[in-house]
Amino acid sequence: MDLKYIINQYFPSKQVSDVSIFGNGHINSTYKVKLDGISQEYILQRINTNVFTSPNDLIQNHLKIQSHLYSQKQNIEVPELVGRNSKSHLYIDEDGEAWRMMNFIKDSYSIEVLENEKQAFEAGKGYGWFLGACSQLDTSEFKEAIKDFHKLSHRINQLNDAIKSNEVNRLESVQDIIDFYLKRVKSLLEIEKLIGNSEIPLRVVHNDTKINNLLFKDEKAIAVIDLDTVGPGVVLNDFGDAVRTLTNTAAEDEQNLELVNFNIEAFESFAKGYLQQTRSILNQKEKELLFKSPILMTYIMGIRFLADFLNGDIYYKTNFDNHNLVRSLVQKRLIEQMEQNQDKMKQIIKDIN
Ligand code: ADP
Ligand code: GN1
Ligand code: MG
Repeated sequence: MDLKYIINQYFPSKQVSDVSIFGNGHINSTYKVKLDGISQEYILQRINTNVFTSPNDLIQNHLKIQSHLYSQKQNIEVPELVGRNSKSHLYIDEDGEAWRMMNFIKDSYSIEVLENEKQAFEAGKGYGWFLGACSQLDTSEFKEAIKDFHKLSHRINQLNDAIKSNEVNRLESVQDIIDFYLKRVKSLLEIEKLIGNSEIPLRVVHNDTKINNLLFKDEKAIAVIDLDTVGPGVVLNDFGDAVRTLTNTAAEDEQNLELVNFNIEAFESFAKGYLQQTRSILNQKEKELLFKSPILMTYIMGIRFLADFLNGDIYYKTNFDNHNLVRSLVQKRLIEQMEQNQDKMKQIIKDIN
């Protein structure tokens, strides 16, 4: 694949001065692009079409968010897609690969592991802002990029399928971990029932609020990125997934599990920032359930990593043999610690309310 040729589809009259692999996403292939004589830099992405089978839906969803947000005065932004011509923002190359280009958010950086609690508060403000900014949008206008993305019963079925087929003979080595997860299914499915209930409304949410999908500049959250999964969902998805990643004192794939600990101060700071932005939008039931969402989302990610390990690492990018297993073990340890902190988390949310 000739990256310069692809960049040329977006900027036919410009010379490329640099193009290099960028970021730490698990799904798409991301490149940072510099053009001669232009200070604005760009992000080029090859969309993973094994994961996102209708890339055009992603583009349409992104454009909806983009045009809605750009009509409002705001301190936080989302990346702007670059059009190729008046017709399309998507480029399908000769091999059928799907590409898109967007502006690089200037002077920004993403973080993988929280460095201080101020970042947690900023993250809360950032993702809370996103929920509020999307609150006037209608869920029916968005395509569901991946069906039943955060539906626990669906993810459990996938895990059970992976266990049954034991595709690469890894089952025996992870029986304890499977037991850990399956022991908790019943009580977590209770939350799913509440989610299905209209007291927890469907909203336009981000659906992938890990800490590295937020960009910072000078210690402030300035942009929400990775809009691939934006669409119908519940607030618990966004709140829970952000807490999962930013309360972890180590990386999502830390091999030394003793370094993985749940940082309750980060939880509190995030919740303060999030509720500062969303207090007037969320209903009572949503607020009451917020404290449970981190365990639910950490659990969902834990079983997704485990299922992928059992399936032979076909979904997430991996860099070493047991990568998905390590990710799943990290989620397991976080769940254990969150369970011990449940009452405190509940009280913190109550006090902030
Ligand atoms: P993936 O879906 O694979 O996670 P992302 O869209 O999250 O891909 O991009 C991967 C990383 O690239 C992000 O974590 C961030 O560091 C960086 N990145 C992506 N888009 C931008 C952008 N518009 N401006 C600056 N950095 C970006
Ligand atoms: C993937 O795309 P990225 O790396 O931001 C995944 C999320 C998981 C996350 C775990 C489309 O997110 O659901 O929470 O990895 N995205 C998709 O790190 O599956
Ligand atoms: Mg990402």
